[in-house]
Amino acid sequence: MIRTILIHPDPRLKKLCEPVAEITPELRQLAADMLETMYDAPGVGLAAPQVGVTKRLIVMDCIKDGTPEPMALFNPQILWSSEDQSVYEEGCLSIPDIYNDITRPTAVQVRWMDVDGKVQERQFAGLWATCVQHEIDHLNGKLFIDYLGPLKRQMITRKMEKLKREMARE
Ligand code: K2U
Ligand code: ZN
Repeated sequence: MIRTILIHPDPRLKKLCEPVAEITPELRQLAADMLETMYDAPGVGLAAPQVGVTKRLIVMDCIKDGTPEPMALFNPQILWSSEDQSVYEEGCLSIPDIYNDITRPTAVQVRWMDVDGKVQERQFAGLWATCVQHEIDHLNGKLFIDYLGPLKRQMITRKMEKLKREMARE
């Protein structure tokens, strides 16, 4: 089912998420709901804290046109990051309509547990690398606006507070 995406500022988006001990049917359902919610947004990634679950689970599908490649990563860890950096104009489903250039390592090696409880390891590059780093930041309570200066971050936070007040009035 499509879940509600939390909007910044929200304390649940700033929490350090707990590792997943074992893959339960509920967690498999959560991963499925997160993918459905991500496609509906639309987005190319989504982290569990964004739907109010402070557990270390992210979903991604960065394929734009072609066969979708949905992925669910439990307890993702970055083992290696490239020296090379890339700039990408990032957005966030929890900070609607705000986009900023963010610089991150161009490629990362990631280890995670998949829905079958199997440990996987893969190197990500391009949008996949940007996305997996953006999502793992969410699991550590970090938003892409935390890389911006304090004034810009404060302006964006005020804008989101206004948006939430207007949404509450609807
Ligand atoms: O975590 C999220 O809020 C989902 C983001 C993930 C993301 C942000 C920046 C760069 C790559 C992934 C959503 O996908 S935001 C919508 C979007 C869609 C396509 C490309 C970039 C951002
Ligand atoms: Zn985000």
